[in-house]
Amino acid sequence: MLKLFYSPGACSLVTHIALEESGGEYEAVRVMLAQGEHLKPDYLAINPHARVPVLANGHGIVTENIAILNLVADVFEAPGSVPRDDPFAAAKTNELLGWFASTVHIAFAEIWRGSRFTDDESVWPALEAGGRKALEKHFAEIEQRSGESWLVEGRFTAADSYALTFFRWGRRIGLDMGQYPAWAGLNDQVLERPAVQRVLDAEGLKAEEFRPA
Ligand SMILES: N[C@@H](CCC(=O)N[C@@H](CS)C(=O)NCC(=O)O)C(=O)O
Repeated sequence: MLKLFYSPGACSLVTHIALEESGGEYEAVRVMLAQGEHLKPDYLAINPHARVPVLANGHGIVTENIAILNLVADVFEAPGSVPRDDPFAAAKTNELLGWFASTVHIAFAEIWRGSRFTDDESVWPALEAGGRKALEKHFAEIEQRSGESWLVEGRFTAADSYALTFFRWGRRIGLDMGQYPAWAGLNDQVLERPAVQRVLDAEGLKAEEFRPA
């Protein structure tokens, strides 16, 4: 059976939603980042990069959100991952996932994980300031892209769940998320989905956390 290693509210939420949307059988294994469970030898044996998500299947271990989401898409061809009936929609979804993972996510790392970039603690405040400045620009772009019904080609994909995840993170770093009404509207659509509600319950998250404060 597929096994997903996730931490509540982390970027693994995107994969968790895709798996739940698929209707396939999987086991969700909680790894508490806040308690350093991802740094313990047992977990490092699964993912030496010490990150979630991880998907374990009959062939072995797959890490990296985008790789996992594309695997879920190939296996299940369900909404919430990457489209498999239209190569252009698939490319546009992967384009957004790539931007989210390589750029938007990294701005949060600058804020939360200065030690990843330098051991010199005196630089961390500057990194945080840089991350916050970058997020202003990235969040304005997500708001502008949220004008249509979904982020990609009028259909629900993993890009929408990733944006949902960032919205909550924006609240957690104290940003005024009320300045993104179109994005909040997109989140409302995501939050209406029964599979998403089941995943939030499983991760112990509340829908309000994904709405403006
Ligand atoms: N490039 C990886 C990044 C995964 C990642 O950074 N996950 C975070 C949670 S959102 C994590 O596990 N962080 C643990 C840490 O920074 O110690 C991916 O896209 O899957």
